[in-house]
Amino acid sequence: MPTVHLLDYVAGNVRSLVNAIEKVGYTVEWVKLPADVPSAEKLIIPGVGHFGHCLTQLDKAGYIEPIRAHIEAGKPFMGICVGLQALFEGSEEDPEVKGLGLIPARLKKFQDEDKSVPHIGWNNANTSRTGEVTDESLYGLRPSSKYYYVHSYAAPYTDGELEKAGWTVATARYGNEEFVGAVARDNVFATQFHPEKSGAAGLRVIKAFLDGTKSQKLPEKPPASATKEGLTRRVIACLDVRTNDQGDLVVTKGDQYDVREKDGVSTGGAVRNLGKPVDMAKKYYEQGADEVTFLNITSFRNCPVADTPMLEILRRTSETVFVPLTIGGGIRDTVDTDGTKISALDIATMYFKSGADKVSIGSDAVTAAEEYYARGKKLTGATAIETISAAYGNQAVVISVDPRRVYVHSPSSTPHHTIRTKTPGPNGEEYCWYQCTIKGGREGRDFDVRQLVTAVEAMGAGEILLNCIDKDGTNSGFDLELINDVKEAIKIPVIASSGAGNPGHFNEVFAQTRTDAALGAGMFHRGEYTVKQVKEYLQEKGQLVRQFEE
Ligand code: 1PR
Repeated sequence: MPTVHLLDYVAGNVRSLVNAIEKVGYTVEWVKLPADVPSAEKLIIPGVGHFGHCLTQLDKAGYIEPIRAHIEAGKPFMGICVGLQALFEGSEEDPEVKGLGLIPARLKKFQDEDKSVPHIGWNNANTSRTGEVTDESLYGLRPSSKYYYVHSYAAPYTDGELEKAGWTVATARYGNEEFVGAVARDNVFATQFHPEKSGAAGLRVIKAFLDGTKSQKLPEKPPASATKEGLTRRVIACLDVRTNDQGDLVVTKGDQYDVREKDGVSTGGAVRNLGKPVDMAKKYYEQGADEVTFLNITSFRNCPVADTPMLEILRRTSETVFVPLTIGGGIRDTVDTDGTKISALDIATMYFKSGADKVSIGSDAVTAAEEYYARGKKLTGATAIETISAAYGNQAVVISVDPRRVYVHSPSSTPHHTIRTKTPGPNGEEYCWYQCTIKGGREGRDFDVRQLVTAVEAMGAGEILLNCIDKDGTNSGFDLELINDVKEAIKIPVIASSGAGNPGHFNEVFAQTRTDAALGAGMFHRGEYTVKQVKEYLQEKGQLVRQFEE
């Protein structure tokens, strides 16, 4: 098999990239030292996290000159995400750090007045300009395809500027900002999106680069409308995973977080077993899920952290599932079975190395946020949220929130932030506040969701997974009031979760809230609806969704 060299300079989920390269028929050889670079024929530089961190790492390790020499020698070079950003002169993210300067422009932060930042999700990479549609594809990019982006900084696109310097540019639009999604010139190609996480559309791009197919005719000329779209509605499948009473790892699903069968006579109150995690993740990927989330709902504390079964689940899933994977449960500082201290960052690193793109923190985030207020809103830099986001970027840190409604007759009866609800409480209470819980809903805290989400945003979280215990497993639709309330309070993206029972609920949450994504579990696991059906329904209702590509 032909080889491609991959630069291993910064931690992150490179496993998925290796899997994607192998899937299209190439093998990976690691560049571990600058001296390895000259022997590379095709070189790929991935990158996640901060521009400054990545560039400083490259510089310190002595890679900058060998990379320049590789590019100047005319050998194929590809940069991914921060690997694309490295080609620019610099970035607003770390103004004092220099990029390679091949592209005469700088990266800027997205404006967050009218939209969530980071920009997370599926968007375009179009080479067509101002309505004129081309039937030539750049490295397999198609105007009708969607690609997975996750970043807060981007190169704004100014008509014709980069083209003057000889670059071919593919762009995407986020809100009213048009930015560079991919660039190519001679032997250099770079994408702001992650092709290894962009399903079949992304694999096609990697293959085209590795095969050296810079330009080819599109199978069909796309409609002009395809070039103007933007970020799609994200539909996420979530798998709650735990060991059952026989010790097998199963996908389970609770009703308001109770995962035991209710029919105690025939089942003995057993843990509900809905299938095998790896197989189910693959099934949802093939149905068109935009992301897959695994929540390890009980910590596997009877084995060393390095042997956690979830690591193997991620490794196996990332071989066949080329969309982002999130893993949650047990991400906190802990003590291993042999007594060694192990940090939340170490645990997250193991997950990223095994194929996860994001980690989701539940209980530990609540404790950290409570302490943040107790300190007078001072950051320590030492919490799981801060250490993981400093190393891997904000976009890699999701906070999973498990709130429960507490009804009150009037806002003055609680110090917490209340909302007036359309579904009054059992005693006719017209107001409620959302109480944060920890340990899978088992312990309620004197702390509300608004306090939590604003604190974790300040601490560097990149996204909120917003569950709702009252709605979980009820099939009665999402808690729209909760979602609207949280969206009002923060700028980072929100994933609506809990209560989805049919495709109409997905349409409702996208139409009636500003949620960035919506997640379903039970309705998919029980086979009532497929992810594909949800997307078809959303499309019928005029929502922009990603089409699954074979
Ligand atoms: O606290 O960092 O160890 O993380 C534990 C994680 O496990 C948290 O993300 C917490 O939400 C989750 N968790 C803990 N116990 C349960 C349980 O069910 N007993 N599951 C649990 C939470 C909620 C959603 C669910 C949606 C959609 N599951 O993920 O998938 O509510 O369900 P639906 O569409 O069927 O209504 P830590």
